[in-house]
Amino acid sequence: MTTLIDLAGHLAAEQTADEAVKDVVAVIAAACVQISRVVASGAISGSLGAAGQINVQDEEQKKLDIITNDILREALKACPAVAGLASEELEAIETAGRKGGFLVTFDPLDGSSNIDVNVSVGTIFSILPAPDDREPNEQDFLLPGRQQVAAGYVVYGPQTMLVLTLSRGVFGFTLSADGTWLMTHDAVAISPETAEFAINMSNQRHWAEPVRRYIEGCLQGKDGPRGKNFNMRWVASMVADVHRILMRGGIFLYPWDAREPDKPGKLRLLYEANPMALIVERAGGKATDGQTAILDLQPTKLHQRVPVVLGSANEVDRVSAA
Ligand code: AHM
Ligand code: MG
Repeated sequence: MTTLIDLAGHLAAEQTADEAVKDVVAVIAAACVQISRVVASGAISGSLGAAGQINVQDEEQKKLDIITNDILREALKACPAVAGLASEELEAIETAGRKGGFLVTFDPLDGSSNIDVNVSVGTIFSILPAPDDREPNEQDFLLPGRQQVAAGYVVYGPQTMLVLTLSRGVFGFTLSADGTWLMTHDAVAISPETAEFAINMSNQRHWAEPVRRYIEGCLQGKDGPRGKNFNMRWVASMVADVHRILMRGGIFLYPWDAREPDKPGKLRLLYEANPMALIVERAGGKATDGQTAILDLQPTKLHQRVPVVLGSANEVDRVSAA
């Protein structure tokens, strides 16, 4: 059996990345080992179910949303390279009383509806530069996704995997039984063509016309305009749906819909769309809001929502042209 390189070895070999960024990645990866243990223990540790409170998104928090948020928050605040953090579960940013270094945004446990039913969930994170001369404020987090210095996610599935992009490329690490991240996926690439889409079809009647047209074309199969049959998958955990696309191609859509016309989409720009967009682009795919590259959007609010279309490049282009 070949010996697999571990995360520490990979970080050490990444000569183009800042040493302090590597420290932040290592801290997040270690926190996610802890999270994977809590998630895996489920009902045994009494950590399933609702926490009985509503978060800043107006969504009911699960106990695990709070536990996992606390694990990451404590770990990051103790890391000398982290100046501030923002989370899906926290209304405001938190600072660590430091200048320089990095800001981290994260969704500690994405896929809330899957937590209590033992289906894959995940952690998503984005690392941004912090101002050098003062402690960060909320405005400092509102950077376009292209300025991310690293991004990644962990999927807690049949295997727990970390998928990471640092200064180049996308690499996948599988968590071993002894708690080590071993590189199992080198230079992950998304094929430009696909015949698989992921969308919540129950919202069809609420979609805008271009998304309806695009999906209708896929549904007509080989006798329709696309001339091929499409398959559909929807886990309802963005991490799991995007992970499948990284492994075998596909397109993921969470579009604007008319249920809440004032909200541009369900997913959040700073800690869901941006990190996933960086990973997808680095793997050769595309990520847009339907027209514009997600990574080029100028954020205006910490918890800003955005429509998301990402995955195999040629399919993402078709949605823009639909
Ligand atoms: P969450 O951050 O509260 O878990 O919500 C985000 C999740 C994504 O993981 C997933 O793509 C989407 O919500 C699923 O939405 P739906 O309930 O419409 O299937
Ligand atoms: Mg989420």
